[in-house]
Amino acid sequence: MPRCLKWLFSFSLILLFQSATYATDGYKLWLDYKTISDSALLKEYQSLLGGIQFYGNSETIEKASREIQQGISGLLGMDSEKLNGKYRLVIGSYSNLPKDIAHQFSKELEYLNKEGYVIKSISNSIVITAKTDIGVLYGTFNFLKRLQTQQSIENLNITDSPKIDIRILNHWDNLDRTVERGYAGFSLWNWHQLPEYKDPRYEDYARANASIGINGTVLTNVNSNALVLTPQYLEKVKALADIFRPYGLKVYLTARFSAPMEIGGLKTADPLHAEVKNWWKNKVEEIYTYIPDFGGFLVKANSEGQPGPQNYGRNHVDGANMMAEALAPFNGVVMWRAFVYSEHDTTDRAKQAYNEFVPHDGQFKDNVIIQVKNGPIDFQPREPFHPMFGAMANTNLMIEFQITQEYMGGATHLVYQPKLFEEVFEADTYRKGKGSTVAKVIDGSLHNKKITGVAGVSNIGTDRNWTGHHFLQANWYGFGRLAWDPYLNSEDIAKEWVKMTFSNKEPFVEKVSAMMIESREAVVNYMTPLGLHHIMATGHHYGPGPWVSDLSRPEWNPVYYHKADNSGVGFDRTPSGSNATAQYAPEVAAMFNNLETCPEEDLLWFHHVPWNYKLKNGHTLWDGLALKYQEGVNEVAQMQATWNQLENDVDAQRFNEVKMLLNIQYKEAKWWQDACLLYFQQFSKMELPKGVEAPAHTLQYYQNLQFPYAPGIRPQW
Ligand code: GCW
Repeated sequence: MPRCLKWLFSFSLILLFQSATYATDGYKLWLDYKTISDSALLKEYQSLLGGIQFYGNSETIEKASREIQQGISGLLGMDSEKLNGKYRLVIGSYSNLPKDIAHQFSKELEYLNKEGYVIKSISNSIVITAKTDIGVLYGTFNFLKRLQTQQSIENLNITDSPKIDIRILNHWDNLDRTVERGYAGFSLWNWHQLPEYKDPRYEDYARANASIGINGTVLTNVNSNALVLTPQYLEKVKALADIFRPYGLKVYLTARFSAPMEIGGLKTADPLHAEVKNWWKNKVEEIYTYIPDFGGFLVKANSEGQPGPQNYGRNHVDGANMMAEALAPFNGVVMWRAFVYSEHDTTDRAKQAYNEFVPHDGQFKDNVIIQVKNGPIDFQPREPFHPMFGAMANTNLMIEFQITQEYMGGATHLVYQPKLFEEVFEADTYRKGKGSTVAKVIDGSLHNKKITGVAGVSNIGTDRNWTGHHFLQANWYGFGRLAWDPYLNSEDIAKEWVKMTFSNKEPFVEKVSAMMIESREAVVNYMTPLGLHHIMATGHHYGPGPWVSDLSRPEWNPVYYHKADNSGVGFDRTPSGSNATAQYAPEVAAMFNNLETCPEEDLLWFHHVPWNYKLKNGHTLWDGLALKYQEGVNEVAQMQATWNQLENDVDAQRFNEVKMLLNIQYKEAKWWQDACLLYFQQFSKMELPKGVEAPAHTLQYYQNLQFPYAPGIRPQW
């Protein structure tokens, strides 16, 4: 080859290599072990880390070993076999470690639960150990995180255990691969090609979950399809479970209550009927022949048209206990959802779950967990905490968050949700006096619960970057972290994620994490400020629709929730209205009932307030509302400005993708502001205050917008 061609060839190879190295399409999530760019730190780590010794030979240990090799080679820019620094890494479960090392940990291990771990420096070693290999894997990821976030690895003495048992993603994935409320492509599960074709992505998914301590996944939609319980599908489920197992990720399925009729040929699904009970017993036994560590069922019953025990004059206890009995011999659980409301109950949708479930406290079997959404309506940008938290002292009860952004702009809007999760966990239920936080209800400590859990409706799909928007990976990440420990601080989590995902550079971390923290209040402000809720457009919930009033069920209409009229706006849930506040502990009810003490962020959730009511800052309600909308829009503008300053700190691909999405978010925030203010202005009949931009179009223009193909729509609706 002539010289110049040779040169060109090697030059293009370099370019190719470079673009491969710097291709940052987001696929690697927070596990992109890029070489540390701070050369002093890099040298320091290289001088500290010696060889790696693994003990144990399970598949989980193999994964941990591969992870550490991959992580260290990447981060330290050298083959991990060549390490010859001061401390060797000794990794293995207590029972596999050499006795002389293991015995030094017997004290620490006493305090760990079966998934916890210890990372400790002893003489010339750093030891990562645990009671189980899964604990070792979690410890390994934690050690790597220390390197990724550039923390010291000397004098380590870390012990950590998850505070919650079941830390689970709920996929609302259908068997045809559409995803209800999914905004990141199609379902990851390629049912058609399973079980033979094992997409490597399945393992990457399990590994990502393990890295943040998620230990369960419900593969299918709560609006369920009984077919997944047939042998044809169970074989496919088994293939996934086999891939996930080494990562400590258990598989669960949604169980359609009418399955005994649909796939079992029975005439009834009555939970008290002997044949039905038997059918479920046999079905469960069959499932365990495929998946010996199957986690159990998630059930949506008698809710939004799903079949359930009430179809047979039975109640939730009858239904849940019947399934629990079948699962008990295998240590399986039933997660029974409390998301129920009926169009025939004219009181207040916010009250219905409590009314249907709380009277049954103490009647559910030990392996039933009631799964309760974080707020009493439905995953709004802000809701007060659900009154069921702390109200069922004798029933296992888990919380459900929605990581996917059904009511927050889909995957287009940058909303950092761990801020929301944290707010809910910190809320005080007062069920056992001051300090009875939701976190204590959920970690089981308030009432000494047998099983505890946190569920998050997944925002993951086939999009190359998994979540549709690079920043929404942080919501998956932060969900996992808070499910592990609901007392963590959301800002710390944001910083940790930014460092692992983008860069450790100080000003960058500060600016980006501040932007993330701000983003949660921004979405509240530009969509539903001051306690407004459920005013999204119908069906797809994309964009504003406060005017919608013609749906068949009253509680599906936004007008049901805001109750705007000439006298004011807001839902009176105090004793003069629906009295939903009575479902909270007396201290909390009193706080919400009183206009003086009700937090203004929840004002219109609990009160119908005149347009000229004086807010704490002296503005009238109307002016305050308009200014809040404007604040939300301004906050998005600020997010854009922050991001635009950071062009040189981020790879071009992610920079541009985020930039384009922020532009859409700004446009849509403005749309929310204009449409809502024009609509409410018909009732307030007041001018927009100074500082609030005039709407770009007429109210009619916004009312006429149609989005028949907005993503994530529920097919049946
Ligand atoms: O908010 C509603 C959603 C439905 C969802 C339901 C639920 C899976 O609009 O799409 O159904 O909540 O949580 O069951």
